[in-house]
Amino acid sequence: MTETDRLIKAKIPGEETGIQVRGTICDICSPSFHCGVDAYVRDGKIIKIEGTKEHPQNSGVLCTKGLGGRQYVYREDRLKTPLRRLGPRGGGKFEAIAWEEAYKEIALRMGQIKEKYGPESVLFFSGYSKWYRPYLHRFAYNFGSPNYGTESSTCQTSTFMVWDTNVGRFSVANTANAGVFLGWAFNAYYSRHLALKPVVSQKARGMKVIIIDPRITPASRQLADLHLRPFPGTDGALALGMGKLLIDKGWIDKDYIDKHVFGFEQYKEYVQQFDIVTVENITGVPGTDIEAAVYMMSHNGSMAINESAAPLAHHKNGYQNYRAVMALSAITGNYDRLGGQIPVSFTYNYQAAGFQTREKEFINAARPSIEGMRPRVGAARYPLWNELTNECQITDLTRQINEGTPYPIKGIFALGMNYRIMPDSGAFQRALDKVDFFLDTDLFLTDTAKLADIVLPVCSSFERGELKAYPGGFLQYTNPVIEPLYESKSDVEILSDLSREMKLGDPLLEAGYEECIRYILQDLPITVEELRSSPLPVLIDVAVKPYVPGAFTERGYNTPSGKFEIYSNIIAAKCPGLDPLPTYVDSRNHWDEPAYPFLLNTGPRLPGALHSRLHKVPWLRSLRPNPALDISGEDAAALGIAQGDAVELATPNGVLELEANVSWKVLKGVVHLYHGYSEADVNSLVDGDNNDPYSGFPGYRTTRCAVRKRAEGNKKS
Ligand SMILES: Nc1nc2c(c(=O)[nH]1)N[C@H]1C(S)=C(S)[C@@H](COP(=O)(O)OP(=O)(O)OC[C@H]3O[C@@H](n4cnc5c(=O)[nH]c(N)nc54)[C@H](O)[C@@H]3O)O[C@H]1N2
Ligand SMILES: Nc1nc2c(c(=O)[nH]1)N[C@H]1C(S)=C(S)[C@@H](COP(=O)(O)OP(=O)(O)OC[C@H]3O[C@@H](n4cnc5c(=O)[nH]c(N)nc54)[C@H](O)[C@@H]3O)O[C@H]1N2
Ligand SMILES: [Mo]
Repeated sequence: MTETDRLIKAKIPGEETGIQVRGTICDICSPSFHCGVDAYVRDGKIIKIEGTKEHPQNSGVLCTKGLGGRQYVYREDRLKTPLRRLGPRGGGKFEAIAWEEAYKEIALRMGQIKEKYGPESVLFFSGYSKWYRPYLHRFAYNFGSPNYGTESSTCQTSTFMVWDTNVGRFSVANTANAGVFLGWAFNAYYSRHLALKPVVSQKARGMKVIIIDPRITPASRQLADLHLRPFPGTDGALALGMGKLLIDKGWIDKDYIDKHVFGFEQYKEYVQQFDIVTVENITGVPGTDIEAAVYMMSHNGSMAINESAAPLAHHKNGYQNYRAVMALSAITGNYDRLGGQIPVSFTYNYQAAGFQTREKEFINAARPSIEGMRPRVGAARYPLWNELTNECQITDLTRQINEGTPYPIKGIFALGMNYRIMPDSGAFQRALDKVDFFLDTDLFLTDTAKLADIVLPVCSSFERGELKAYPGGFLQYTNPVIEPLYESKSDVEILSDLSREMKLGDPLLEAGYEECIRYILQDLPITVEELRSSPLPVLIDVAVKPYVPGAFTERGYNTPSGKFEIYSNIIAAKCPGLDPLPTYVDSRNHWDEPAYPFLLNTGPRLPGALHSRLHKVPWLRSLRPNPALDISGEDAAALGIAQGDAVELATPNGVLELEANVSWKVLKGVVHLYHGYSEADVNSLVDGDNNDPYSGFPGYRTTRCAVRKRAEGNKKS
């Protein structure tokens, strides 16, 4: 072996080895993270990746999932060309076609539906990634359809809605300055390692940490001064009980309440029924622990509460439970205060970077007049959702396709759709089978793509340029580190090409991604060229407005009363039948309890999985090779189940055969299973009619179910 060979083998960059280090981002998880990645490239191929040390977001660290990035990009089953389906939907038979032919067919079929049924009859959908969303939204509007919907029908939006009704602005925990952290459903070790930093460092300075999670987790073991373990979906009762205790003890901020809280008297009256014994019975949390938590919350300075996109919201009572939790911030005077919850505004793609862009104008410039337009999917069933968001609620799509009311949905234009993320995914799959035309774009021929009429191959974040905003006032515009693999294109290039093909009359989108970015960034003191020439995020500090504690409170909040509304005037005025107070109801679905005695809580994050995206990446799959049902030792013993045994998980929707993972981290009576597996799709078991009437979010985390040892028993091979 020559010296050069040795250097190549060691992946040492330099002229001699021909290895270059090029900066990009990992976009496998939520855009709030998207860590900086150094890609080592030789002969147009990525041979190694590591975290970018100088990147302000991750300072060189990558999580397990990000470290699997190279295997993800180079999966052998990447889609190589546009495809047209042959044979029945789902059969998996396709023929390769040219891009031009695909575009022509899409334009023709979408045009036919528009002519026959109207533009609303085509629904535009986005799963992950989120980077192309403003462009898809504008594209849908240009087509004339209000039906733009995303995976956010099940993620985060419910919490945006909570803050919209509370104060009219999204708010986050200011943990870095807190004296006590209420880590409600906080699982950051597995779900967002970057959110750990302020908690760990503030804890080292003496901050108290309370974790509220049914399961024992790394956070509960390593950070918690106190760990409360409520039954899933009972958080509202716990929070209301805490509210009562705080009021009884006088540990509330009377001055703030008098001046800035609307509905405190009604709230005080309502919480009377949540005495400690009642709350203990509902939640399973010992009363003494609730008292200890309330004491800790009130005697350590300011309190920050974890904002969680999913687990609290994934229940029939999710929106109201979340409001009940955030009411604790209001009554203790912790809102708009250092170390409490603080207001933020979004910059670009839901990132609170601190400066303004023209993203909203970019989308709304194309918004069709709502005059005479038919309502968005979900509008009637979820009036609060419809009032507060500008998307359709996808959890009502199965019904609308099946019933055709108030009008039929005949076309689906999807970027990265996974039908298995929806509750009762089997019903959703069958509904998709009924539409006249279905387009999907993806990196892989997924089970959902197999249902499509045309499938288009897209590239990954390593193969495209992409604009990113980061907290702290940073903007980044990445350059591709390798050419798009095979014939793949970026999603926005596809939208741009199709705008032209379909003659949607949008010169800006037709001009391409970079021109759109130029429009969106026009008010900022930086050019697209400057951004592009920087391998790292650029700090636009002159444009950042620093947070001034109390300034928002002084101006008055963006609610009808100008106050923090524990009693929501928006709900009272616009949503008859929904409750303006954060009232509590049981979250479990109606299925018969004796036959389905367990509670199925699906989706707690695993370190090596991200929805369905990484299940086929070998390094990551090796961390949990088989879909496994987490069950408590006590329940397992009662059912005669041992570690690794084959078990059946059943609901009236169906039965899954799984491997048992007997765990002391799980509450008795509750079982957990991760989602997105083709061979064991837990959402096929979840009740599709157990949705939250406020947000439309599915009850992923509280479905009644049965568990039994498989008759043939023994280990699952
Ligand atoms: N590794 C990994 N990371 C991810 C993702 C992933 O799939 N994998 N997904 C990303 C996405 S899209 C999202 S939305 C975020 C979600 O991020 P998280 O909110 O952190 O997600 P989870 O781990 O599902 O839930 C957090 C904790 O809540 C607990 N929990 C479940 N139900 C309840 C309940 O009813 N009450 C209470 N108090 N606690 C409950 C769970 O046991 C878990 O430990 O994660 C993001 N990060
Ligand atoms: N049971 C249960 N179900 C859940 C949840 C749960 O906790 N439990 N969580 C819910 C939550 S919080 C969320 S956020 C959703 C997640 O929902 P999604 O993010 O929609 O789920 P994925 O399975 O990751 O599907 C995304 C698809 O997009 C493809 N893709 C990736 N990158 C790109 C790209 O750049 N372009 C295109 N066109 N496609 C791309 C992927 O290959 C994949 O097929 O799931 C929800 N479903
Ligand atoms: Mo999510």
